Parts: sequence; structure tokens; C-alpha cells
Amino acid sequence: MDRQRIMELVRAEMPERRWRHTEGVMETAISLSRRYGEDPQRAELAAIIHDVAKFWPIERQGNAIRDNGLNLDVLDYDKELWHAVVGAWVAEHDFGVTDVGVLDAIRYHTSGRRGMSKLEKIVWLADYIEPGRDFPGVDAIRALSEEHLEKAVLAGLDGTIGFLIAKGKRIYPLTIEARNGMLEELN
Ligand code: DGI
Ligand code: FE
Ligand code: FE
Ligand code: FE
Repeated sequence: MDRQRIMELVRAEMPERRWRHTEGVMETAISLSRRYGEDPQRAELAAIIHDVAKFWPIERQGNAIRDNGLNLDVLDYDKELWHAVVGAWVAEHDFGVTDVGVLDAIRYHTSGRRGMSKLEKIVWLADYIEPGRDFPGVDAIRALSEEHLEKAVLAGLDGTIGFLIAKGKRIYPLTIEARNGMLEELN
């Protein structure tokens, strides 16, 4: 399926404000790709699709995971994690995306994981710092993102993990592993 058609279908799945977030992630992912030597078109495609399932009713997300045997372990953790693995499935099965790197960037855009590819880091970070995001500390991470990709992702993971702790929530193990992996890469 071509880029334009995918954009129309994704847009139809979400309210206008979430589409504006998606446009922000596209723009930021393209600019990070140019800076760090990734293919901007692959990053843009992952960005377009990443939140496609975010507004599906949660039962539909859970069913998609169970019925298709996708990353079943996320079912034991926060429901916010589910739309990412469902999004990768939609990308492959409804939009015909075959680039496994793009599919993984969508699949791990919420949790992260150990050993993230450059494309995965870019999409994860773009989701965190796109221009529409507004939370304490985001400007410092935007500035870091212009200096060092891994340091910026680490700061984002620290922020996410701190946020989950403050809310008393459990943390999906891949998120912890993503942070450990980033520290190892920086050593
Ligand atoms: O879909 P978005 O809002 O654009 O962003 P996202 O897909 O990165 O989702 C972030 C939300 O997921 C954020 O509110 C924190 C929540 N979350 C819940 N449990 C976990 C988690 N995020 C991570 N990385 N790891 C978790 O275990
Ligand atoms: Fe998301
Ligand atoms: Fe995120
Ligand atoms: Fe997002």
C-alpha cells in the first residue's frame, strides 16, 4: 500500500489531536534520521503507523494480541503497551509493510528493548520529544537529541521509568532492559 493511502487509513483511526501528534513524530523522526544517518523514509513510515491502534477499544487490542499470538507477555502489563504490538501487526497485515526493521520500530515504540536498532531509537525518541509533547524536562531531552542519540534515549527511558514509579505502576521488563542496554552502549 502506498504512503498516501496508509496516511488516510491511519488518520481515520484517531482523533485530530492524535493525528497532529503523529505528524510531529513524522517530522521529528525525519530530522533525527538525517542527523544520525538513518533512512528518513523508513523512519517516516514507522512514525505514520506507530499509534494506529491507540484508539481501538482495549478489548479489540487484547483480542488482536491473543488471536494472533503477538508478544503475549504484554497482556500482563499496562494496557498502554498493547497498541504498539497491535500496530506492528496492522502494518504488516493490513498495510503490507514487509520491512522488518520498520515493523520492529513500531512494535517497540512504547517499551523499547535491549539492543534497539538506530531506527528503533529514532522512532522511540521522536515519539517522546515531538513538538506537541509538553512535560517537565522535555526541552532538555530535545537539546540532548541534537548532540547524542543514545544519551537522549537514555534520558527518555529514565523519564518514563521515573514516571511509572511515581504512578505506582509496574514496569514492563523490556523497558528496564532497554535502559540497561543503553547504559552498556554508552560505556
Ligand atoms: O502512544 P503515545 O502516547 O504516543 O506514547 P507511548 O506509546 O510511548 O506510550 C507511553 C505510555 O505508556 C506512557 O504513558 C507510559 C505507558 N507505559 C505503561 N507501562 C509502561 C509504559 N511505557 C513503557 N516504556 N514501559 C512500561 O512498562
Ligand atoms: Fe504509542
Ligand atoms: Fe514512547
Ligand atoms: Fe505516539
